Amino acid sequence: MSYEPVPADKFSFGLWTVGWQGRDPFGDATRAPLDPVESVHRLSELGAYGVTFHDDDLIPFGAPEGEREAHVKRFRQALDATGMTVPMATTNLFTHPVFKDGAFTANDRDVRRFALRKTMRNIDLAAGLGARTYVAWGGREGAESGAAKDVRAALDRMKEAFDLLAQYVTEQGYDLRFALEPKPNEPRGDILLPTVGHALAFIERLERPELFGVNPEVGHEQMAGLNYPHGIAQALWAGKLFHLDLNGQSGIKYDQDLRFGAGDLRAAFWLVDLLESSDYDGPRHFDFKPPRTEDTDGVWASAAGCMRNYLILRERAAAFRADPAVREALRASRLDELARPTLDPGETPGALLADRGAYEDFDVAAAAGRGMAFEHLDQLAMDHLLGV
Ligand code: XLS
Ligand code: MN
Ligand code: MN
Repeated sequence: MSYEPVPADKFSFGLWTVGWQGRDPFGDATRAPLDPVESVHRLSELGAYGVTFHDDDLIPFGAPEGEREAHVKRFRQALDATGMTVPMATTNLFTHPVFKDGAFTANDRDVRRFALRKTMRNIDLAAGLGARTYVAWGGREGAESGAAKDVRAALDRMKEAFDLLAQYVTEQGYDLRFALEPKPNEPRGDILLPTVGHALAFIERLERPELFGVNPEVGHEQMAGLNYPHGIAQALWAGKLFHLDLNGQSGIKYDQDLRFGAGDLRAAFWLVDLLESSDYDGPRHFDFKPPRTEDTDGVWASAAGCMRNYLILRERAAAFRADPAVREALRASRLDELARPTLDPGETPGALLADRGAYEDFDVAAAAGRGMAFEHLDQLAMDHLLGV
């Protein structure tokens, strides 16, 4: 196996990932800025099929109109020269100090209106570049202290913002859907819509819920101690997995954004296993940060590693599923039984009440005594993951 990525694998990268200069709360940049045009070329050479961006990754904040057009033109030329696509775009509503108290939920109304305009402007660009997904990560939508944010009012404002943006996209006739990206904290002490579950529940309160799904990120769920594959599975079950951000994270700590496969390798294995057996056919998007210890060569090594790890895990997951011993173990663990409805077709509550075998004659002790054989099954998975 060569594990060489090809465009059909649908790997995409944010311009801000490989372009991260390594500035963190304690240290200055360790790398020079990267020209988006170079990133498009290098990522294409490495085997990616797409790039994604925040408006400010491509066009510096506040750039005059003429400069803006020049940046877009150069970027378009790089896309045309390489055949790279832009499957997704998003808005930077967190870097500039004007967004220090949020964007769509800032207490200041004029900041909220500015945030909407900034977003609509970039939606026009995204649609023009062929993006089908518009990600919304509300990094500054939150608080550090209790009275500072009336959360119910803030959620009203958040709904107002997304209802307006959905109306705009519909009126413009754009073929674009929104993917909300949850995160529990960082940079705010607490961020609104902290997990996949919160985001899914919020979406159902919107005026056009069909235009909204989620963009779960590995590290963001794991920062909250949650099981990422379980979150993805629920998003799939709800028909709401519109996009996803792949990276690595070692437990409950700051947002590490390691390359995919680093951190919780077992979760990465189960994620790939899930994704590859699902009907999700969207981008495999990497949102990671090459550590600030790396020079430019290290950046590309890190990007290549994301894709290589995905392909290795894809192969290992397929081998796991194809192994006759695994099929037998799945049966022994009664996964086939879980797939079977608990009630017979048309069975009513009355019929269930009439079934003595379900209760009166049910051998509780025997059922309690049955082993589930999960340890054997999991060891088979470990063997496949470790390539034994
Ligand atoms: C930050 C987020 C961010 C979004 C896009 O933690 O992951 O990069 O994906 O704004
Ligand atoms: Mn992300
Ligand atoms: Mn992250």
